[in-house]
Amino acid sequence: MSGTGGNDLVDETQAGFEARFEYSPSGIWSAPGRVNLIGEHTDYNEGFVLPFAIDRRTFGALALRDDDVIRVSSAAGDDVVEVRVADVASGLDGEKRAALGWAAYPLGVVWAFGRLGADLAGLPGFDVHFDSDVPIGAGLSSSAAIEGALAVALNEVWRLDFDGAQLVDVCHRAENDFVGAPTGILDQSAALLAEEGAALFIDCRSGAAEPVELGLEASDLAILVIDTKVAHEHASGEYADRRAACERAARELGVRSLRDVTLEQLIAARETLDGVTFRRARHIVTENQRVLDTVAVLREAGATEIGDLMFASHRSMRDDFEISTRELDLAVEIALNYGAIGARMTGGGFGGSVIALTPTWLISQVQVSVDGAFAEHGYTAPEMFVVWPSRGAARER
Ligand code: GAF
Repeated sequence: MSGTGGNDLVDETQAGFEARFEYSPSGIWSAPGRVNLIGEHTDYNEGFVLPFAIDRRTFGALALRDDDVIRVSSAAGDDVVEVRVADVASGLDGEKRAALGWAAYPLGVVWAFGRLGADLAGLPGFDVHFDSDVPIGAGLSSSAAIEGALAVALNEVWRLDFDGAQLVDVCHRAENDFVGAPTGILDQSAALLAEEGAALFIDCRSGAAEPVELGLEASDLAILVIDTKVAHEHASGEYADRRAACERAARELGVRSLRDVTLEQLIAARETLDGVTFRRARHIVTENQRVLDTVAVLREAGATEIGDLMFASHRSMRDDFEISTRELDLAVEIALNYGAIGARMTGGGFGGSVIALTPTWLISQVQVSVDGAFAEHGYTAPEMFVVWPSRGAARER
């Protein structure tokens, strides 16, 4: 199954809004999910990442209201969350915020607009209905897709005039400070700034982002996503634990972040770190270099040559950062054995998906082989689909 999205989902989102609210939206906006080609957990270390937006999107149909009420609805459930702009602006107390569930993502965007300079007091409320074909819990950043779609919608209808980098900031603040997931800027940058056909090379210290052409079609290559169906959750302790280990390493090495450490310096300081902290830091330091190498190889030789870097990245996540799972490792191993030229887990880890860079004529061979191996091991059947590099958040209609 390839990206379904497209016009059908735009129509469905519109119909969903009309069924829920009994009038028509003034517009429909969307933002994509993403895969990260390479550069994992480097974003909150002020390092480098190379994601691309996928052709699976979250759509938000929206209309402003005459009062200050916000109603948030989703095709994934029947509940409509209702709050006032002023209450969201004030941050809501802990209990009320916790009760929002998934609606904390879009409402966090409203809150973050206020925190970053928008004067929410005089602004009207709105009704919004979301629909999506970004799988949830697959490590493909469904949450940033919701945030991105609403951020571009509100930026337009509230006439806020934030630029792309500011919108990344809004969505990032929503996720970190309102939802409480201590993530970096990778997902929000991809959802908002990505360009069709290209990956986005982001320097997470400066926020500078530039497209790097992937040329997949011209090389008869495709990226196969293998969703292991092992759900992951960023707010969970493991992600925060890895972040804390990186911060500890930076502190003990006397630098602002691990971005400022070379492999030679890290090895020279080995005695000052405990074994686990050393390995966590080694993943970040080597992963940053792999992102730079991947960008250079893509520019000089093309995507056919990045396979070894992808696998080196997976090994580092498996052995040093310890964020892989047996299902992810199996998917990587089988994909490589049966035709992929590169494969690695993508996203935060502890479940989610593998990406396999594969010649198009070998895609079904990889799929059949992975399916067979998962069945043999008694693992849940994975879901597999090809993704293409797509554009960031935009108005659809
Ligand atoms: C998740 C986070 F949201 C990102 O910020 C990033 O840290 C990623 O995990 C790992 O690279 O997607």
